[in-house]
Amino acid sequence: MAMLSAICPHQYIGARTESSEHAGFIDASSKSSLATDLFQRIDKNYVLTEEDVETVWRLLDRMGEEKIDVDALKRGFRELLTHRTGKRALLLVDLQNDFVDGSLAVPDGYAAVTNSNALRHKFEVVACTRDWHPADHCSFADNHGAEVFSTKSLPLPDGTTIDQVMWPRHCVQGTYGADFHPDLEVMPSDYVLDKGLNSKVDSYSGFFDNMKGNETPLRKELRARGVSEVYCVGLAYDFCVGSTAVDAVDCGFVSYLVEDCCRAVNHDTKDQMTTKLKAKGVSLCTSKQVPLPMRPSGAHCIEMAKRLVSLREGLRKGEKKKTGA
Ligand code: VGL
Ligand code: ZN
Repeated sequence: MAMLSAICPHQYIGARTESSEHAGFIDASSKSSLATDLFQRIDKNYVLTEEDVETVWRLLDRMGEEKIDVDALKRGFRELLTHRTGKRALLLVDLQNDFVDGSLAVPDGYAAVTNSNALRHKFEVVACTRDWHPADHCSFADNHGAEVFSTKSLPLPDGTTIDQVMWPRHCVQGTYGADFHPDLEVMPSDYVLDKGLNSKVDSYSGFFDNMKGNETPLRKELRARGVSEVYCVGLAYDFCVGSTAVDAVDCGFVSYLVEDCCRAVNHDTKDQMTTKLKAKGVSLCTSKQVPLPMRPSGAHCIEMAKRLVSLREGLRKGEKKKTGA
């Protein structure tokens, strides 16, 4: 019980039985003092609003019983702290020759390279993705005799079809076009993920292919490095960077896209992607707004509590759908 008393002051504990392992519960009448106490331990100047108190309560009262089991409190609070104190990763997406000045050059793509380099020092973990296609890849217009940048409905291995953009041949495994741009800073400690290896299905996101049928090792590799938040940069905003930032949310990461470190293929698809990013809860930010690693503040913990609550509510909804309840 020593650990518990370190995070949970005894005055909140009702019906506490001295001898048993089960320490009892905290009821809703203490929610305000509980939340204030917990958060002022992290940041003594942080003042909680009524809404903050409700958020924290909903995070901790998992069953919606208007009381918190003390064990649940211990678990919930630790969850909050570990999420907040998880590492932030910079995801460098597809900063390869073909996208900078090669066959699928993105307008002003070189700026994404230099601006991304300038952001590295703010991160403890860096991962890089490479578009890494076989020569017979389904996204290459010349493999279908199709017009470049047209859209073609292609059959998928699972019997369904998908609308696939017909791209110029790009990032073929082992070619110069598939190499990282020579000016991109890549360190031996960076995790490098190759994607788009399956000739039958394209893969814009670093986490899943476009059918969302197959997951790459990226989520696991980031988790193994203690990462809870990802900052996505690179080429192109409207395809691979945006899709990676969106899927990061589904993988349980807090997801950001750093706008000045990305460039887009075109205006319309950029706007469509922005709508998608906002709907998914990806935060758009600039390089300047990316913080240096620091200790959590009360405000950050409240932000995390909000995200955890909405995540959990999303999961509950999903469960209800599945069971038909
Ligand atoms: C990409 C088109 C085709 C990208 C990859 O990296 O955004 N775009 N393959
Ligand atoms: Zn590609």
